[in-house]
Amino acid sequence: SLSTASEAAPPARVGRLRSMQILVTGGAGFIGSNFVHLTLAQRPDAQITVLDALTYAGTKASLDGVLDKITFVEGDIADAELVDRLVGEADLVVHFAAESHNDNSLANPWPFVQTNLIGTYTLLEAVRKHNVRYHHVSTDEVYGDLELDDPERFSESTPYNPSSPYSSTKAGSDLLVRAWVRSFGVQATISNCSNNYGPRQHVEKFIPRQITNVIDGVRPKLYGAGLNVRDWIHVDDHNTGVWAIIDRGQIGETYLIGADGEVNNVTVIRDILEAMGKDPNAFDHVTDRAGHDLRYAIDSTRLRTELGWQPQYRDFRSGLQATIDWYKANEDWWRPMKAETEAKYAATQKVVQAPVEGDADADGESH
Ligand code: NAD
Ligand code: TDX
Repeated sequence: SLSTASEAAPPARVGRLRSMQILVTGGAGFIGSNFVHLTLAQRPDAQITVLDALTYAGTKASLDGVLDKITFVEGDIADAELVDRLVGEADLVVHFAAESHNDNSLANPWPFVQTNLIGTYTLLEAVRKHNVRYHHVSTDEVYGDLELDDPERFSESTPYNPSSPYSSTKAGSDLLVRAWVRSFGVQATISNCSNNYGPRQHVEKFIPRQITNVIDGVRPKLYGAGLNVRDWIHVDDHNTGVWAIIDRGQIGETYLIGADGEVNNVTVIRDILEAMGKDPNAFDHVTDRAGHDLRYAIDSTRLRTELGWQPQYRDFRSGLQATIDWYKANEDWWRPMKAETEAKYAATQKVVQAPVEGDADADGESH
């Protein structure tokens, strides 16, 4: 041939393309473990280190099947020395670790201040020092709550107005991130997502608590009249939203993640009972949560239009059915936490008479 030296193939690359080192905090919890499973399935270049303190809410069993593909470090996000070392080895930090349950925050706020505020501060100082890309996972609860008939939904410009020790410490952690971006040029993004459901959620949370109660032959427990509305999203849709923001989001910006899944609690309980072949009215009303937020609702237009994200789970009932099937098939996963969780609830929650006024309609629809 006429090929010249300049046209010849370049010398073979020594070694392979550098993979992406990802530090996932809280990766033994509900959303973090699902993030790890999803990322390993979809991102062959991802090298994952999980940092998790294995509190009551975290279990290595949530990483079954992938523990040999990741590095697992048991430790506290408020341990500055450990965090400095792990962040120094990472290209990206995705921060899920938190105290996450409102009822626990009412019983004892201190771990929420420690993990959600001091822990986030510790991570921010490390990403600042090592100039590492950081994504901060937060909640729609930072915006407070809405009236049932309010046509508005939460958006990126809604003022912060948190209600509980949980949501106020999450709000505080978001504000730390914003300040570290503006003051120190930290390369961070924030997401605020609505209520998640799916596999590996702790049985203290609403949906898994009721599913596992029904499996155990115990009546589901509804707080108050159950007219409170949550905007349910499947955990995998949350995590694809997180990836869209990491891949295409603007540094310093906030994106809301939601899948238009508003349903009130009494409807969810009836759906669970029906899907499990029980009388839809076979549930108890129990003591209401103090300061109980009435309604959350997310407008995720920005994420959809600017970053091209779409949820995959559009039908709540089929996502719920898949979740019920998961809990039926994975009793080994949840059984160890069930009795202790119910004992904690029994100490503060009593069965009350179903409220007559303001009780849900037979169809239970909220809007
Ligand atoms: P989770 O309680 O199931 O998991 C939290 C994980 O963090 C656990 O594995 C726990 O061991 C770990 N952890 C707690 N304190 C730690 C510490 N000090 N150091 C290291 N690890 C620690 O919570 P989740 O529901 O998976 O929530 C994950 C994140 O998503 C939280 O930041 C939460 O605020 C946010 N979020 C949750 C929802 C939801 O519906 N669950 C919705 C929106 C946002
Ligand atoms: O047994 C119950 N009965 C009941 O009626 C429980 C545990 C809850 N509820 C109600 C309270 C809420 O209105 O169900 C709704 C959902 O309760 P949780 O599962 O505790 O979730 P919520 O308080 O809405 O917060 C959740 O979504 C936002 C997560 O726990 C947070 O981490 C996330 O930020």
